Amino acid sequence: MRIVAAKQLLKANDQLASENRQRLAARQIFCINLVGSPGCGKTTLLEGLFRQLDGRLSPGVIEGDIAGQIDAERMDGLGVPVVQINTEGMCHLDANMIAAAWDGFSAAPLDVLIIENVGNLVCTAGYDLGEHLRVVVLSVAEGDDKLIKYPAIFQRSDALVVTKRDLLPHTNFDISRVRGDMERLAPQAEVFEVDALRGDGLAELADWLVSRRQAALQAP
Ligand SMILES: Nc1nc2c(ncn2[C@@H]2O[C@H](COP(=O)(O)OP(=O)(O)OP(=O)(O)O)[C@@H](O)[C@H]2O)c(=O)[nH]1
Ligand SMILES: [Mg+2]
Repeated sequence: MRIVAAKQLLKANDQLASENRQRLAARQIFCINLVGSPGCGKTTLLEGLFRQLDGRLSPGVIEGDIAGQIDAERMDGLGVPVVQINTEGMCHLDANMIAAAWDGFSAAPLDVLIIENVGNLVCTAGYDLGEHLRVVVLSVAEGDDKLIKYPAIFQRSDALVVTKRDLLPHTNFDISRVRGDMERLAPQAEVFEVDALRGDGLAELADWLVSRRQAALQAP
């Protein structure tokens, strides 16, 4: 009988993630892993962000979904180079899948590659994809207790984007509680509040991403 330890598989993932990082560095591409539960507003955030960036950076997107190509079609509609990964049941992307998608961008001059992970607050936490930044999205409709209940994904993120701010009056979501929990879990992380449909709050997020990209590319 052969037994494969999950830790060994994760080690193999880390090795592939580090190779992804080298590929990105060779082309000076800044990479973001965007995570959050199904329907929290990840794709809508990207649509708003790309409008906000308005030519300041050339983006590419990898869309991770269990099935279908709806999100990739949304990116295609914006003229953003996109590769759709269908995981066929797997609840997260891994570094091997990103390496396989990489060829899809060989002709595109990219400044930033954004990976929209499969909607999930649990499985996505354990897999390094080779990204420079991990950004976690939480919508006000999901409840303000999620940082306590799913701490790992928040702990391992560089920024929290609270979406659907326009719906606040219709919920009991306490934004100061969420800010306090994030401060305890990831004191270094930035917190943004946005209404991606109307574009509120996206200018601050776009400026922060541009400055983090510059800092990452200047780092030795
Ligand atoms: N009111 C409001 N609705 C939003 C906002 N952002 C997204 N939505 C809506 O929320 C729903 C889900 O948005 P998506 O952007 O598709 O969510 P997602 O996280 O990409 O979903 P998956 O890829 O399936 O995990 C859509 O009906 C959006 O129009 C927002 O800021 N305000
Ligand atoms: Mg989506």
